[in-house]
Amino acid sequence: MGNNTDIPVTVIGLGLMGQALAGTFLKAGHPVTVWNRTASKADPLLDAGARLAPTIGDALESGPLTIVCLTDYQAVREVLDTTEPDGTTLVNLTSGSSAQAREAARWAEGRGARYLDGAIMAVPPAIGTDEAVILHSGPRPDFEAHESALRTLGTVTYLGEDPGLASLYDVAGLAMMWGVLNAWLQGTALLGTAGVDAATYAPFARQIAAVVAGWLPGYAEQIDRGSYPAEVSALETDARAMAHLVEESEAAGVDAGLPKLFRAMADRAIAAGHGAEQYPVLIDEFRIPRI
Ligand code: FVH
Repeated sequence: MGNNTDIPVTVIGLGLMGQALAGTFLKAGHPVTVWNRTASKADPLLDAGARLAPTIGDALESGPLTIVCLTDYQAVREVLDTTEPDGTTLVNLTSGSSAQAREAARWAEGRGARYLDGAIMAVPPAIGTDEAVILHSGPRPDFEAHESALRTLGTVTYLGEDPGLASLYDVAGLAMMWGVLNAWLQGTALLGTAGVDAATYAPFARQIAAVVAGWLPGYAEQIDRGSYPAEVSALETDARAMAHLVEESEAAGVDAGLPKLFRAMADRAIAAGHGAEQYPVLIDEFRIPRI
């Protein structure tokens, strides 16, 4: 899809991320209007051809697409609460919870504004490159109307109509990131007690992470079917190995909290009769039944 760089873009919020967003639109040739609580942060962008909106109201009247990127949703409400953004599509790239995103969408609808939520899974220097993963959720027509401009910022994915989806994917992605990193740190600490340095273990850990990542599509099918035949190994086998990890960690003087959590969840699933099933059966230990 050709990128129509004639579309004016407004950027509200010129922190580390906001500056990267506005600068990327400028570099792509869009006319850019900026607004920030501390106006002096706009200076480098004005030198690069951006226009400074004197008020937030003026900023929201500057064009059909307004990117909002502030510290949190509280800041977004403080900035927008006194405005009537009915002439622009608000694309909120501020980090927050799915509940805050849904509330912001309701607020915008009440003001006659079009609202698209978004989550940036990248650091400012990556903005404008394919490495910048940006997720959107909200009304599909509003996404499609601005898709070409939004793709200027990176690799963009539209997730669906529920405005809360982008935030949920964001935290799910963070769960993967911290889960992998903490597991790697567990092994690094364990091997460190035997004199193996982190750089030596890292390539092995990376290979294991890649192998496990390859299992996810098949395991996802089992979860969606609700059926976990033990094609590769039964949960009881995993649980025995988990006990080894706990014992080794404790013997080596390495924190065993994470391994004990692994084992406790597996033991609960085995006690519930799932010991002969495949690992993804543990999904039910994560799904706390809603009362
Ligand atoms: N920076 C990063 O790597 C991460 C990557 C993933 C996504 N996050 C999220 O992006 C949002 C903005 O992050 P940031 O790094 O740009 O944050 P700051 O540099 O601290 O800039 C914050 C801007 O928000 C303005 N602001 C804060 N509170 C208010 C308020 N009450 N009223 C008006 N504006 C407010 C602040 O204005 P000023 O201090 O310059 O006047 C900045 O423009 C964030 O959700 C990250 O989680 C970035």
